[in-house]
Amino acid sequence: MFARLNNAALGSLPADIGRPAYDRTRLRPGIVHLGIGAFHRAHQAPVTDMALAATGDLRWGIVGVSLRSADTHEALAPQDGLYTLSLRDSDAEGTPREQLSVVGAVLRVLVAANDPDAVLAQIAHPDTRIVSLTVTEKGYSYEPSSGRLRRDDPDIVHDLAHPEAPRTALGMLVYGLARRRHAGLPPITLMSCDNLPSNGNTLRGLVLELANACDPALHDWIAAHCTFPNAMVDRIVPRTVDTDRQRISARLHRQDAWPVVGEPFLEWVIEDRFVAGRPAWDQPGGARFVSHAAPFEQLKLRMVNGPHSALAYLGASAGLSTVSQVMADPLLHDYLDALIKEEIVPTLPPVPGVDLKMMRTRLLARFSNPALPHRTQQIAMDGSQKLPQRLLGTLRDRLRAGAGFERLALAVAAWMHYLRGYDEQGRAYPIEDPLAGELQACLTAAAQNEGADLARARALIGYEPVFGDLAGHGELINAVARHAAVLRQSGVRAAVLQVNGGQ
Ligand code: CS2
Repeated sequence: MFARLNNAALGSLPADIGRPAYDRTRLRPGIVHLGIGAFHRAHQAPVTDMALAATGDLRWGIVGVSLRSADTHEALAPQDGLYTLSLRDSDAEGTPREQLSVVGAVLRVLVAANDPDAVLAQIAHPDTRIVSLTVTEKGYSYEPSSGRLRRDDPDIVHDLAHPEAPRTALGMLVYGLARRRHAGLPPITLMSCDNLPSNGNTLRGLVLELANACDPALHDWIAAHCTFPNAMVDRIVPRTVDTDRQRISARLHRQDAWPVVGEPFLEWVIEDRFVAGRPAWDQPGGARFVSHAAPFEQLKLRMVNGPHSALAYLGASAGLSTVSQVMADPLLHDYLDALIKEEIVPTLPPVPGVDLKMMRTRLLARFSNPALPHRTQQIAMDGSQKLPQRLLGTLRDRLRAGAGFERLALAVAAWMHYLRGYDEQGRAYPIEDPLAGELQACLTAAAQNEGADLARARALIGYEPVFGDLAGHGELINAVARHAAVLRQSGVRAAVLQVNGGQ
């Protein structure tokens, strides 16, 4: 058993392990990050580390916040906030390579469920200038199809009644900002890094709606002074597993209780609207600042996340556990390639500096990375929150243009098929989705009817919180029912073969 990774260990790590190139004892907190999971620790935190090292401006340390679980706090507190970032891919022969660096930007981790006041106090601290978020789609307490606040969400109802102890990310932001305003402190920047369309604008709308319900004067102050840049982040970061912990600790000769593992590829595009300053994130290999991030976000959600979800539902239903296993099947590989080329790319306006053909080739290689076991079940979770921006916007554009949409319809059918809760080998799995109960209730009720596939497709596509104005679309229902029948009777490969054959 190795001694724990901590500040004292930094000097004696093996030479090939990267480490903070600045004086950590002088690092001050300037950023509060809500949702300190693997995603944040594999992009914003290491890029902040690069900025700290490059400029020596040490006002941008990160105070991480976990909304519910104390796991990250418990892992990182004995490590002085340090953890390892592992970037993994394979060489030309397929042998895995791994580059390790210890990240120092995170100072400490708060657990909102245990001490909400500490989080509010940190947001209202005079040194805080940015609050950033990666709380996943469902962390925004909104209706996926419209982006509107769910005023009936029990946690939002709770937060409106308990300004001193909010539970939601939005509640933390609104009541933290209320404290700042009350104390006469300057405004700050609120930066969403989640996979939502126009994530900054979406966050702004939700924060303002909740603020207005509490205090219209607070709404006006936030609207007039705080900024909400839109941002696109792209890096594949699977959940850490115990074999990662063991392998990485052995290379460090120190125990790291929670390293994060991702791909070497990183793209981070942000609008440069920071009302109280920002770290120099625009380091080589770091972020790119633009005046409008929305086109990059749309491109990423449709080109990267859309196919990711499609392969997750097909793969998980077929009993394939990782993304690279799905990609190793030529049939599924060809389906994804054609889905992107034929049905997604034609809906995308040109984005300066982006070559879509190159992006598609690189994306298929990223998904095929065998050194990064990314579980299809992890991507499959929270489908109700993901489908609208990943697949349904594209589908809507195709339908409007009178263009083909068979592969997109198969992806929706695969989601419906996945919601049965067991794969082709009959192995059951849990459906993790905040709307799982409602979705399954409507599908189960429909399954009692004659012509079960059509009834189920009609029930699912009639569900407005996900399908919005596509709800009840006849052509879509028929196509999804057709694919669902093949999925149910003959399986994933037969359904994909049929769609590929029609190219
Ligand atoms: C994935 C994303 O889990 C998921 O739903 O599609 O996390 C994906 O890996 C990232 O957005 C890639 O940038």
